[in-house]
Amino acid sequence: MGFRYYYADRIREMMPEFRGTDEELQSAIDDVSLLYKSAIREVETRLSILSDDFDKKHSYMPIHHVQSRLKTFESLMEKAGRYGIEDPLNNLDTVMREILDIAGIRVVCNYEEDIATMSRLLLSQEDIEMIRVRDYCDKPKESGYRSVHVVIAVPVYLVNKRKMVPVEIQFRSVMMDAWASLEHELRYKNKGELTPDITNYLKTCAETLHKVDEQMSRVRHEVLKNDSKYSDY
Ligand code: 0O2
Repeated sequence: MGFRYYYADRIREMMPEFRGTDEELQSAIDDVSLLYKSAIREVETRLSILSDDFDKKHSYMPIHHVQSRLKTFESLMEKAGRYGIEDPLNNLDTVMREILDIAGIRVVCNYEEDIATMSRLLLSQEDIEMIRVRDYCDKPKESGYRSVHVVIAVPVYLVNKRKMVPVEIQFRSVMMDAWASLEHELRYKNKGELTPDITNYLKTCAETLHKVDEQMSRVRHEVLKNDSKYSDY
């Protein structure tokens, strides 16, 4: 893995107030990067093992695909500023305590009900700590956005210490993900601004896709209702 993903000189240009040398700054940035990249790998491995075992037991893989991202250092500093963390570069411990989506994983499941199955399986692992759940399926956002955001802390074993590292996991169905990706793209293309008409239209699209999600689940249940591997989970 290449950790020269963040560059001390670029960060320093943005925030000249860092008190240490360039090497110290790069080293601090590399420490953050190593920790959170390792946490992402840890969670991805656990999800992949769960998916394989689920397939073995039920002949079905609930996960359609998984994506992950590490927040860029620039974006982390910008968010820290929005959170009111003063002098974030010299207070990385506070940044890491307050900002919970430095490591982000998106788990795209086939059906809406798979979200509960996968989140339950992951959260039941005894060395995982649950930090926060935001259920935007139960209560969609004003935009129409649906997803379940779970922040967990996972253990990462380094050479001489164990650190519990927070990871934000967004669980979505394929339909929810399709909507969120397209809406994000449209909003981004339009510099974050969409007219109220377009916003309303997109919200209607989200509701339509939600109905399709429910219908597909019903079809699935109908097709599989006599399959013993399906009915026992
Ligand atoms: P990225 O790169 O996707 O992460 P927090 O400050 O974290 O406590 P925040 O950031 O308001 O609170 O968290 P929220 O709203 O629970 O989740 C933010 C993330 O959810 C966004 O990340 C999106 O990934 C997704 N999201 C939330 N609302 C919408 C929406 O209306 N449309 C789409 N397409 N995605 C949404 P970021 O910040 O975009 O960056």
